[in-house]
Amino acid sequence: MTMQESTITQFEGAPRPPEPVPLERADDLGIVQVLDRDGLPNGNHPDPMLDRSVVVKMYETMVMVAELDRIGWQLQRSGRLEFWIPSRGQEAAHVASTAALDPSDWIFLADREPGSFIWRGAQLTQMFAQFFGRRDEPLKGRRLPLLLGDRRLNIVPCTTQVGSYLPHAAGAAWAAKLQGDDTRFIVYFGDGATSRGEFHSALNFAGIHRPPVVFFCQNNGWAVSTPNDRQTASDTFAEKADAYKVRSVRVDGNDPLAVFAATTAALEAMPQEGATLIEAVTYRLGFHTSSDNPDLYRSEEEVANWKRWDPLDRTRGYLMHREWWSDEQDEALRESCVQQLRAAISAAEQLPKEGPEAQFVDVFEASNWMLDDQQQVLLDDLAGSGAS
Ligand SMILES: Cc1ncc(C[n+]2csc(CCOP(=O)(O)OP(=O)(O)O)c2C)c(N)n1
Repeated sequence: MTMQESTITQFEGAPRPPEPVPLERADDLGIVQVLDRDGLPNGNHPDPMLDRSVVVKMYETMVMVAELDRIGWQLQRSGRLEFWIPSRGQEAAHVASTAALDPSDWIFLADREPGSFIWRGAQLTQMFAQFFGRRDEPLKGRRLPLLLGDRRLNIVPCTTQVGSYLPHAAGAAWAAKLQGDDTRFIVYFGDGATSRGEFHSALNFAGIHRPPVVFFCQNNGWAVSTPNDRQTASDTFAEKADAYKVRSVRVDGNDPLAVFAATTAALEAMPQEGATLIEAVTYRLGFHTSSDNPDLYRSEEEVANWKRWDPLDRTRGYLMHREWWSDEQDEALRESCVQQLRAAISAAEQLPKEGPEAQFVDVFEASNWMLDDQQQVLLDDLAGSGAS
């Protein structure tokens, strides 16, 4: 057998056997947890006793994210959207951490956090304008769907290179500290980003200068097809902070109350300790992106095991336990989300697209002769003038 044949045999149709869900052993594994699997507050951390309005708003946002993800996926599969980055399963991690911030705090997004945008009050039409590449959105429709950003909401879009923006967030936080301004920062990234040099540079910097930033690692078990044990030999991602003398915590990322409590504690510790690395243990229930096929690397059983820890079900369980929610309200919420999403899709699909010349605009503060020349060549080419 040749090397190529053996490699193909090794991977073809042979997803990895499932690992146990770490949330089942939260106490032993040092994972902060408030809610059990059913959403009852039986975990190792006390219920933060948030107001009903906060928990309901978090749940409503999480349901909107799940419906957005379901419909976005269908739009991509039916050819109306070019690309999709699923967030199903990771709703609690990003929504609850964003909910713990003040609106004046700045967010550096990765790409599975549409709920941060929604929590901050973004209009759904604007979000779909971004997904459809229309020009009437802050980034003028020039980025991949879900690489969201909006200066008006204090949200910085991610650079597509995994982890490359972590030093930007640390630097922005340091700048705020130097200016004596009390703005705080959070930066989202995945487990895969911890293998990048920029993660280590940012944490090293944070250990020395103590900038007010939360490094929020959504450990969803996989970086595309690379599982945790091929990503690192460390037992946890949180412990990497120890080497840099940065505060850290491991939290159940499918438990909004635990995530809210861990993020609040990180924000409260900022004046003395600066940064915190939060490792939110969660799971991506969907595909990595619309270009992925997870059946090649993970089993249905693994997904089913994690589905039992679905953050939506647990949050609803908690709301029901507090007698704050009913089946009727749940049904009405889902219907309302779908209606709002449909209206936003219809409105966004009517919006104009930017022309091909737009890719040369905003590269620098002002244009220059090289960009102008390139733009002209492209336009001549498209006009069929024969210019090359
Ligand atoms: C520097 C760099 N390498 C590779 C890629 C291709 N890529 C896009 S997402 C991704 C995996 C990222 O995994 P993780 O950080 O765990 O985040 P997740 O996608 O699981 O949310 C990779 C390898 C990239 N965008 N940038």
